[in-house]
Amino acid sequence: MAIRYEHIHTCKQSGARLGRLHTPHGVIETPIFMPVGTLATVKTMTPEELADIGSQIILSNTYHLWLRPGNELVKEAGGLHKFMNWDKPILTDSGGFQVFSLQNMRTIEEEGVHFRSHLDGSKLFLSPEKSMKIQHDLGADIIMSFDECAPIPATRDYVKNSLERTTRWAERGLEYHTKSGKDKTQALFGIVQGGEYPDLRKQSAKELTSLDFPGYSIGGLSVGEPKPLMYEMLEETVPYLPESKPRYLMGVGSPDALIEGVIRGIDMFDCVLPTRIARNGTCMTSNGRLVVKNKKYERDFTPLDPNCDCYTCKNYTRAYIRHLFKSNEILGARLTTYHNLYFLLNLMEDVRKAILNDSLLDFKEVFFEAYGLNKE
Ligand code: PRF
Ligand code: ZN
Repeated sequence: MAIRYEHIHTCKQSGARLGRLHTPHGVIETPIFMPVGTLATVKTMTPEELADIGSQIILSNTYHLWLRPGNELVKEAGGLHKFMNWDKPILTDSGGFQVFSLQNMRTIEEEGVHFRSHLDGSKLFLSPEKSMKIQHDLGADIIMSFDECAPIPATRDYVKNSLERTTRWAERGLEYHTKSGKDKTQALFGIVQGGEYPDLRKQSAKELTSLDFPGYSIGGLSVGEPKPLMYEMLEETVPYLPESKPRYLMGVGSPDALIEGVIRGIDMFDCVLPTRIARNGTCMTSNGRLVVKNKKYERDFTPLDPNCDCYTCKNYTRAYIRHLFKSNEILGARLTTYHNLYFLLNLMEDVRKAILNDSLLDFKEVFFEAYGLNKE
C-alpha cells in the first residue's frame, strides 16, 4: 500500500474527522485543501513559497501534462516531483474531468473517449489504461481513476449508464495499475459519481468500495448545482465509504463549502478558485470577498485582510495592490495568489484545531458570521 490513513479524532460536536495521511513523500494532516498546479506549477507561486504558507500537497493534471510537455518528458526528468522541484506529496487528476469540461466535441465509447486537443484541435483518445500509464510516468503519490463527470441536470438513465461505465473503467484502471506493480508507490483512488440521484450515489459508492481502493473521491459535484443539493449528495454518499480510508471531494474550494464538506466527513479538497480569482484581483478575507481593483480602495492604505498575517498583508496595502492590477503588473497577481492560498490553508488549519477541540460547529458559526454567510 502506497498510503495509509491514520484517524486521530472525531469532533464530538460535528462528527468531522481529523487524521493523517501517510504518503511516499511525507505526511499530510487532514482535512486539507490542495492548491491546483494544472501545468506543473501553481500559477505565480514558487514551490518554496507554497511550502512556506503550509501547502502539504498539490494537485496537477494528467490531461494538460500529457499534451504539454508530454508524460514521456516528465518521466525523463525524473518524474513530476523532480521536474517541478516539489518534494512533498502530489496528486494527479485522471483527465476524465478535463476531457469533459474543456471539449465540446467528444464521443464516449466503452473503450474510452475520443476528443480533440484544446491546443491544436488534433484527434486524441483517452482510456482508463492510458490515463494510468500517463499517471505512472508523472509519478504522483495519489492518482485518480478515469471517470465521466456527468452534468447536473442529466436524466436518471443517462447518469445510471454513465456511473456504471465509470465503475467498469475504475476496475480496468485498477487492474492495469496493480499488474504494473505501481500500487506499491502510487495510491489509486476510485471516483464516486451518480449525479443528483441518491440511489445512484449509493450504487456508485457500493460498486467502487467493493473494488477496495486505498481512497475514494466524490466527483460530479460542484458542477453548477445549488450548494444545498451538493451537501445533500454528500450525506447520501459518505455513509457508504469506509471509515478507514481518505475521502476527497473534487473541485470544491469556497470557504463555506470546505467547512460544510468537512462536517459531512470529507478529508481532502482541491479547487482552482482561490488562485483563479486572485489573478483577477478578488481576495478571500475574514470579512468576505474583496475586489481590490475597486475604486473605493484607491486610497486605502490598510492590508487586504487586517486579520491576516501573510507576507502580502504584513507588507502591502490595498491601494498598492490595486495600483499593480490597474497597471497590469505581474506582482499584483503574485501577492493576491499568495494571500488567497494562505487564507484557505490557514482556514483548514483552524478547522483541524476546532475538530480536535470538539468545537467545529461553534467555529463555523463565528466564521460564517464574519464572512457574511449567515444572512444568505
Ligand atoms: N472527476 C474528476 N475530476 C474532477 C471532478 C470529477 O467529477 C470534478 C467535479 N467537480 C472536479 N474534478 N476526475
Ligand atoms: Zn494575507
